[in-house]
Amino acid sequence: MRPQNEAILVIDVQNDFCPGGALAVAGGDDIVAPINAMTPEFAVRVFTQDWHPRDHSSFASQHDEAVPYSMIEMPYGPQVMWPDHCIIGSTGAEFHEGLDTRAADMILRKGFRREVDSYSAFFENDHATPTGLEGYLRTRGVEAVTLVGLATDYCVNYSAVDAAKLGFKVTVIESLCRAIDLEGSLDAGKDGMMSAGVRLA
Ligand code: VGL
Ligand code: ZN
Repeated sequence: MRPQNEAILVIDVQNDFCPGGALAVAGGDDIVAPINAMTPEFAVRVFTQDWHPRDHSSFASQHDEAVPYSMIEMPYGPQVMWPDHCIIGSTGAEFHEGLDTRAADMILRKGFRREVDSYSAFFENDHATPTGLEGYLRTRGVEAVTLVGLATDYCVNYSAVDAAKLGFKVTVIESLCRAIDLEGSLDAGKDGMMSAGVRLA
């Protein structure tokens, strides 16, 4: 067991981010078994789920002339246009069936507001609207977080950087993450994490 003040954040290990899913990440399912093996070492265990209404504004399908993986300007900044994914109640939004979710103390859903995307487990993409996770972790006495899951360059990256900004000691276990890697987003994400003081293990 690790110290009581350490949490694991298992980010978005859902069917749509695994091979065969709507926004499949190469090798996304390879990390399931090793995550199952590691989770019990932690005193505090949070699993996140990307959880979008079917008309979510991050979907290319909701914008005239937007093609998947292009960028548009939203009131809160640039936003990638994703294929429809992780729709509330769909099979794609369910956790990978091999993931042992019995280990989760808390399951946090994010991205449920139509107007704003939420890559980070802490703040939505406006960088202002909190998800409540900070309060959950602090009231449980957490000071250090370890992140694993999908995708390295989006939800893991944004969550890790926000955690570091909030003052948590942050480790990302790269071998237990997989990336989308859109136009250099993995290298950019790693640079951003390192500048924010995130440890890449
Ligand atoms: C994610 C793109 C869109 C992720 C979620 O979990 O990294 N990426 N929604
Ligand atoms: Zn999403």
